[in-house]
Amino acid sequence: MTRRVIVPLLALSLLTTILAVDKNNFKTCEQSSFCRRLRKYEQNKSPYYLDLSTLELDNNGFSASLKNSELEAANLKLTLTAIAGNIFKVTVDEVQGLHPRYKPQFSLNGEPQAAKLEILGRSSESISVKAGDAKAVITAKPLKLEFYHKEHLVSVVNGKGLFGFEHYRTKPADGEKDPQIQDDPGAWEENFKSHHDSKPKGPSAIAADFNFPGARRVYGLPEHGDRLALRTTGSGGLDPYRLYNLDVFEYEMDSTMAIYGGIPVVYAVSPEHTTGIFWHNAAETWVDINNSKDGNVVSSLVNLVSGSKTDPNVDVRFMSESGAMEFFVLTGPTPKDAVKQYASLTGVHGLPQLFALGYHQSRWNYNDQDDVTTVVAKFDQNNMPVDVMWLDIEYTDGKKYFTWDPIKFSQPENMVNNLTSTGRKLVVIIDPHIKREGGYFVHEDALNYDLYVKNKDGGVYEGWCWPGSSSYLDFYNPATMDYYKKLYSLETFKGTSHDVWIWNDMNEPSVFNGPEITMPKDVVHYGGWEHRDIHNEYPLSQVIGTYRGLIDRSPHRRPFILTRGHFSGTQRYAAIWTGDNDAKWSHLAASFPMCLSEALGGISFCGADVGGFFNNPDVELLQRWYQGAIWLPFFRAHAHIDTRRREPFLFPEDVMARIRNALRLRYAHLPLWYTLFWEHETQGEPVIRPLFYHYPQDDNVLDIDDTVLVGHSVLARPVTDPGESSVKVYLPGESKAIWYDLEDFRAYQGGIHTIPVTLDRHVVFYRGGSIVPRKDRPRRSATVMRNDPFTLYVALDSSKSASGTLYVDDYESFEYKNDKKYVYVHFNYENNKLTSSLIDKTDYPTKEWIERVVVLGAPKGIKGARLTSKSLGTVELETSYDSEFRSLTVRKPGVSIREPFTIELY
Ligand code: NBV
Repeated sequence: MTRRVIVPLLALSLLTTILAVDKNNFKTCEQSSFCRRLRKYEQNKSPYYLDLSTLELDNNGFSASLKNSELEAANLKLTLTAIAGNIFKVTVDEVQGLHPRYKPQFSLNGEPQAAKLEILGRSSESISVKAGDAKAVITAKPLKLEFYHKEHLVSVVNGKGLFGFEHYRTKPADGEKDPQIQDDPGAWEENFKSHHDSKPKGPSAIAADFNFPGARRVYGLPEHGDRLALRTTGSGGLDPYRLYNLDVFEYEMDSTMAIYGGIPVVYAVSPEHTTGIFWHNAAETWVDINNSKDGNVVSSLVNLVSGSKTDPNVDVRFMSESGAMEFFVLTGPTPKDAVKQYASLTGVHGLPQLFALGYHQSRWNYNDQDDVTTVVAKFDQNNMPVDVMWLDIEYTDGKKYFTWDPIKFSQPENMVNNLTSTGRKLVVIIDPHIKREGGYFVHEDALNYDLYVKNKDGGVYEGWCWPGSSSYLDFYNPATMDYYKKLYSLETFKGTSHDVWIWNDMNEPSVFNGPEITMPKDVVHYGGWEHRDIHNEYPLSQVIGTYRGLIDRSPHRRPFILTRGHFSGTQRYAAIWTGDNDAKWSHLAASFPMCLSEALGGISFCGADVGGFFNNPDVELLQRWYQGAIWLPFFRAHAHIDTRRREPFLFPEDVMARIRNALRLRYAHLPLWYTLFWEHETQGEPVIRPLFYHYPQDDNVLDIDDTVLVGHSVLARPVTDPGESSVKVYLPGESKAIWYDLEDFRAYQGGIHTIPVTLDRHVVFYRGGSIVPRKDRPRRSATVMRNDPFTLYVALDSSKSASGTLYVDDYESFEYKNDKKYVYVHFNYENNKLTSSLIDKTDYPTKEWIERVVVLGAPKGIKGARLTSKSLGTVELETSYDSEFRSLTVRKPGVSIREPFTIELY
């Protein structure tokens, strides 16, 4: 039992102000037997070789037996497959091993599409192959895999000789030495604190090293409370980045410790090239990084003396505890290509309903149904928009999910109706642990139908969580999935409606009395897989069940799910947030690199608890938090049960005004967010992007992670320090680039700028060359903005042109997908003329129209504007030049966005 279960809330509030993460609860690499073992490998001594005499070829790839010159018993096979889109897949598995090895079953968006492989050359020493622009040269002895994009070498695997594969084996008799495992005491059973891991199958770890020649930085591996560019591990005692979904109480910053999510993808970036590696494994994984620029002192000294200069490069070494080895080489060549290649494998987030991009108001907990209704009314009274109210675990009857507290939430239908009558929605929490209480229908059904995770002896596994003694649904069992999804039906989950959506928390899974606050590795899932094999994928298995349940319940609405634990592929089902952060400036600052990293890992729909979960933010921090968080895709305020109430309407008018402005700025940009999510779904590009995504050639941007690009048109540099009177912002694109300050539309050239800030000030720019669609009429919620007209902000570049897109549909159903009911418009501005055209041949009877065009950087002396469209003919429009805001406004074009038009300025 942990302190969280036993301490009364009052004591907890004291604890939360003084405690930091208890590192003793979590393993270091040295305490994790396989990590310790694999890290002892010596470089350049790889015993592995490919026996090319066993080569078997087909149209898409080849396989050959992989041998270990020091270990005859190892019987491995390496397979290389060409995948569409300049990707290679490499798999290493055992041939007739003692036990099957796990490959994640939920992460990929279907079987990757194989591509045709061409053999370029072949001998007993090597084989070279090509598919599209991707090329691979495999040297047999010692094993070395070189990957090229066209003629550019992008990655070398086992170049350092740190590949390793512990095949399943029988336990050596006492006194007998295992040449591979040596005398590691944790190989066959392992203890951590009071926990024992029985390791019934023995050691089974795998590892491979990847070198990226020329790379300046490497990014990826969310989720860590760390900066965006991955740091060199090992030196200065920095542990490898750990990927092992964990519920870390009060996680800390600048840390490679594992937290709730684990996405094993990296991108190595050089000015010429970006390469990704997707290490497709769901077991506990540690990743060592070496940025050669940080180098080791010896080699830089040698360079100095010899006058030679090593090119920058990066080494990444993945080490996993079990599972088959499978990795995908994403050969780029740009960051955009590599990220899209990853999306082609693991999928994208389907377009959310519009409300989900609005503001979400949460706390642990709203006291009762009246509290929920009152909070929304106060938002309305204070003219602040909100779309969604959230209920945490206290709404349930004694932490029994799918039930309501009979006193505090006695009439959920009424509460939900109150909310939805003003266009709002409700989200309620559902955790994966089930209270072991006689009479609780979910528990009884799970026992009767055998739906729980089992302990190693075959009995039902029992752990401790919010409800006390709990068991955990095993979503690997198809019968569990089938049962689980029905729990979300309106008949079973009484009091809910088509406007109630779901929050899956604690699904790492969190087990208060388990090793490292999670499930023991030797518990068993359906199919005989140990929890060890599937751990990082477990939260994904739950959200798939939830998603299926919501689709069955409300087949015509796009589900909204928030999950805390996550893995590759989670984006197809759910949004994520960064968990239990703290009301500290450092946590506000970290929310940007953390979500940027998730976006590179395929999960664009990311946000952080606004205000910080633990503790009470001061008013300055809270305001800055709102001002920054509006530039992250998922925008929700949330707080610990022990914190003071902090809904925005509780503050003095000046504070409210700042928060109101931030909320309105968010809502004004909903058309942009929505269009970006559509483009994410259809084109695989992330919704938010770090600067290097668009400017990889610019060395200055590589370490910038306090700046967020929303698509390619908005650049936000949130203020993340107290008492600031100015902030520095780097505007990429060199001197020819123009960036317009949203505050006064002043134009800045690319470069570094110091911007004076007051508490009211947002540091946000539009890129010259982009057209940003907005809805500027202040409203109470996104839902009621559906039919509002647009204002187009046309931000001209140095050649006085700009372009942009706008996507609209019914904002909630699947008709956009099933019946092509949408309108997707391209805007282009050049030679003083704005032209709109429909990108796809589709239609949707939208009532939305254009009420205003604001041209930033417009030439002076424009006298008027003329609109031409089929239904309106040619119409003269009113224009005015605002010298304070350096912009030209064209009033009331009044044209529907369904219809192509031109507006000529003269
Ligand atoms: O359900 C209570 C909390 C929730 O408010 C929070 O957002 C989750 O991340 N939950 C964790 C349980 C533990 C909080 C210490």
